[in-house]
Amino acid sequence: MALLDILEYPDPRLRNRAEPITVFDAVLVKRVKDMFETMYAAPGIGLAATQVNVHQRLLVMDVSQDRSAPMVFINPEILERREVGVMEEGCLSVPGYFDDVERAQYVKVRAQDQHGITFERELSGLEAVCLQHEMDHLDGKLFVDYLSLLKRDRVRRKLEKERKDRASRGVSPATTADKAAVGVER
Ligand code: GNR
Ligand code: NI
Repeated sequence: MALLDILEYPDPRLRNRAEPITVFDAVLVKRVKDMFETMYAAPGIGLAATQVNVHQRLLVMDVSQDRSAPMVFINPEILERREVGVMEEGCLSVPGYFDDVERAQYVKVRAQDQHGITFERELSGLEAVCLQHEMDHLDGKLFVDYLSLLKRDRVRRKLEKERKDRASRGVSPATTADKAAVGVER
């Protein structure tokens, strides 16, 4: 098991487009485990491979309060989206910032599991919103891209300043325990 470093906005690697996964092997199973460990430790309710600098179409989620409902989606495709609504979002790659985003509140998704088995699943509410947020990461998109340029610039400047202050104090990214507690009670 291993905790992976999470890239933070405006890191240009968050803009990479992830490639489809074609090999379902032990390396992939280990990567899924490490991503769950990283997501639970953060804590977050979802994590896309892009955020840990792996540019493959893989994401993990668990929106349950007791962290008992892990879900893995590989090469996900949305088949149906319905019921547009607004929900407040946060992102481990944009720590400490939350804002409203409009998205479908119901989606039907087709994906593969870590063994390559294709499945379909219907998600609603926070699960549906989180899945779309994670799939955006795989296409190099962040929730702040839906906000005004003014807001996005404000967030970017704040995070750049925090990064600089951290560097000047000699703190490594792995030891900053001030990640956003997004969507998780603690
Ligand atoms: O932990 C997270 N919470 C969250 C809350 C509302 C909408 C989306 C999310 S995803 C986020 C974790 C994260 O950054 N995943 O990419
Ligand atoms: Ni995110």
